[in-house]
Amino acid sequence: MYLVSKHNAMGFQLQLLLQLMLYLSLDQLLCAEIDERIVGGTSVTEKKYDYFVRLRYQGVFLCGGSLVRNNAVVTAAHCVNDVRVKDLRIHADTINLKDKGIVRRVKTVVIPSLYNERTTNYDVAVLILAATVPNANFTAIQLHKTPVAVGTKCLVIGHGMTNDKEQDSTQLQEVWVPVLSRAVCQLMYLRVTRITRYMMCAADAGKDSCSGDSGGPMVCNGKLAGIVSFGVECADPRYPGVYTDISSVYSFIESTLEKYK
Ligand code: 4AZ
Repeated sequence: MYLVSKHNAMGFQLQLLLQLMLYLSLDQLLCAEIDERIVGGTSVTEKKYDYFVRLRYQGVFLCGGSLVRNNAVVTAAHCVNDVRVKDLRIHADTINLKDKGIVRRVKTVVIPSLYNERTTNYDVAVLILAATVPNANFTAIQLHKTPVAVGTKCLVIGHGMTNDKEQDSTQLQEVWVPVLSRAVCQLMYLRVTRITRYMMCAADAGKDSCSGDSGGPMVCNGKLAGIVSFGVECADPRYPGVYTDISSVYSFIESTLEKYK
């Protein structure tokens, strides 16, 4: 029995290795062109993602976020871990950093006790706003309760850098990236960090989230399935973008929303 399972485990590892090799070689072939938008995306010119908000801290653009209720935003814990709540603002109903949109103060920042600053594990936070956002100015996004299937193409939006060297993008950017298996992602990050069950990865040649996109939504099947969390560089074919897996932190979000109803 032991031998059989050991044999299977080795077969599984071999399969993973082959998947990884295939992924990397495809990437080398397709990766002729990098360095575009969000990275590799396009400008959002209509207000079609009206659950999107941006966070501003002490007057400076900080991160992205998503309205899940008229007075609640889901973002990344690493965006709001060290901030003074009174200096935090959220801007809804805008797709350009130059437009104010609807501005709200934050009443409470809720960070789960499982969040680990060092490993970026459990990178989720809920912001309870001081006042509601009018229904005419937003649509709440539903949470993706179940894990997203590998290969699903997901939308990521944000005002982050359009390549590794540039500034934040004034106009909101969007990109579509396919979800990778956690096992393949873990192999790719083997020398860097552990990819936990609270994380999911997505990447395509030349397409990625980047610094400044953190906290913003990854939308799969029309629902909030991920939160931009971290990565090594941006659109580096060796390192996929890492996102908080909403399905694995679903009960934290739901119980927090219930508590602050
Ligand atoms: C960041 O620094 C960051 N490529 C966010 C996402 C990614 C890399 C860096 C993913 O906020």
